[in-house]
Amino acid sequence: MNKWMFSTNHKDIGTLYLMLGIWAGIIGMMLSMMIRLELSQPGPFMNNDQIYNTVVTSHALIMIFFMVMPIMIGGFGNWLLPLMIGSPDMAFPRLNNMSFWLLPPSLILILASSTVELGAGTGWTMYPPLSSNMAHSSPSVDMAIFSLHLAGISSILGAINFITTVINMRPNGMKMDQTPLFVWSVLITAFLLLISLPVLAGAITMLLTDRNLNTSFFDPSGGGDPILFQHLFWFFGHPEVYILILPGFGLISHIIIQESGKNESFGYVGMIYAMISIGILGFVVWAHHMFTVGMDVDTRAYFTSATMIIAVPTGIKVFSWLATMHGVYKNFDISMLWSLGFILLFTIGGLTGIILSNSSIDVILHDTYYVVAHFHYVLSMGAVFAIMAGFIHWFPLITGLTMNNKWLKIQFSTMFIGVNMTFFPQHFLGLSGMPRRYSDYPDLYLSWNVISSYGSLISMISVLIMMIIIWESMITKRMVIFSINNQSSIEWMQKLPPQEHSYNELPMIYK
Ligand code: HAS
Ligand code: CU
Repeated sequence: MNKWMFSTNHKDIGTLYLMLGIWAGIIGMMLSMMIRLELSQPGPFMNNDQIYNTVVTSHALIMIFFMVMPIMIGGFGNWLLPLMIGSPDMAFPRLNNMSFWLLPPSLILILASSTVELGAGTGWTMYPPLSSNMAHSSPSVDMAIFSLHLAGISSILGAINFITTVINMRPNGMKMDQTPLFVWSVLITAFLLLISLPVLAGAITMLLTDRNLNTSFFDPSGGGDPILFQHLFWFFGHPEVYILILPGFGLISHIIIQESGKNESFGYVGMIYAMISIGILGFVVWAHHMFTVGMDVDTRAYFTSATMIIAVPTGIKVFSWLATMHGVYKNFDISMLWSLGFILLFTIGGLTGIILSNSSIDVILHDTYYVVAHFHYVLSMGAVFAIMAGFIHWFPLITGLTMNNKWLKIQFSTMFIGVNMTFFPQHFLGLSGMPRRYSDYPDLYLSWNVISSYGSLISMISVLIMMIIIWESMITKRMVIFSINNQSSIEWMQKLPPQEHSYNELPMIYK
């Protein structure tokens, strides 16, 4: 009990993050199944549009803040970053514990918010006036805001910890241009978090006072402006989407380098500059989410061009991954299959992003399923494929066990078919005008929606297969043998159980 509650050990805390993320992922998946069930045929199923909107909102918030971020940054970041720079732990181990333990109360608040009256059906973007007290009079939106406050504090503290660790705890000989790509990706992600989250915190605090203390930041009748909220939200929201993918870029780089038998990435320095450029550019493109608010044509032209420029560093990354794989003929490991899937499907999602960045096209496609298809290609098939690749790749390191390769291959194929069947048809739905965040549709949209819902069922089955694979590996206890400093992994793990590698052993300066 104390081991987990009061742990200051990066591996234990990483494991806690992974478990919270997996647990939240299951909740998020159940919510997504409710969405696909409602949309599997025209006409009502839940028979309540507010509840439908609450399900959509919770699905998005849980997947973003409680699944992808905890797994990628909290889980893999904590587990791998100190190991990759050879430091005994994170710079601030007790702060690390606090970052994690802010998340369970935050998750409880977001779940509880949907039990208060009919929940927060605002969408994860929480635009006023829908989120203000006229349209959402119950405390559910306030609870969602508090939840985001907690999750935000957790991430800001985590970001400070990662930045300090990377800057101060590298060994003397390791210059920044020799630091592994995953470490770089987490460092850049941490800066994005540090700069963007306070803006979100400000925006939702203003929303909170608008709701409860009679301010009118976003209320025109008191001299405010709802568009201000959109600017503040997307100044956070766009960097947030790169926060969700950058650590995945880092994971994919390492897996491709190792599985291709190379010592380093093709274009290592270029990869670093590409990630830095994506990070910086991510802060100056936010209004591509707001093309329909009625902005002037020059502003539209600027945000369209700035957004398109991001394809350049992202292209550098894609082609460098491909070049790193050059000349590899050996059998692929399963984590490499996920990485290849990542490159293919993330690129498809990226290309539809470029299409959406054209403001004149976006005015037509905004708030349609085309956008939903775009962001699920970069998230459900970008971020999630990177997580699956990383999980399978580092499962032996984390647990000391191996999984069944044949079943993993079946699971990959099922998931690949499932997600594509779910989300590819949504491009067609969007192009023919089906709006997002609606619980019903005319018969015209029936066929693609049915296919999409069956696809989601296939994806869910593949997640169940994954659970069985993990369970099977844990009950059969097939220990993995690899060697670290000429010791087998078993010896290594017996000598260094996580709890012995703890805060107490740290030099005084880090306590
Ligand atoms: Fe996005 C909406 C544009 C990347 C996530 N995005 C979203 C939303 C989410 C999201 C969650 O401009 C919905 C938010 C909401 O709830 O409303 N996105 C882009 C662009 C990129 C991009 C240009 N998005 C991401 C990533 C995400 C993510 C990464 C998360 C992981 N996105 C948009 C726009 C909207 C949007 C509009 C608003 C839509 C609306 O109306 O609401 C880029 O970073 C993608 C770069 C990647 C590539 C692929 C690899 C590059 C290669 C180089 C060659 C390609 C070239 C392009 C030269 C481009 C291989 C040529 C062009 C051709 C078409 C062939
Ligand atoms: Cu964006």
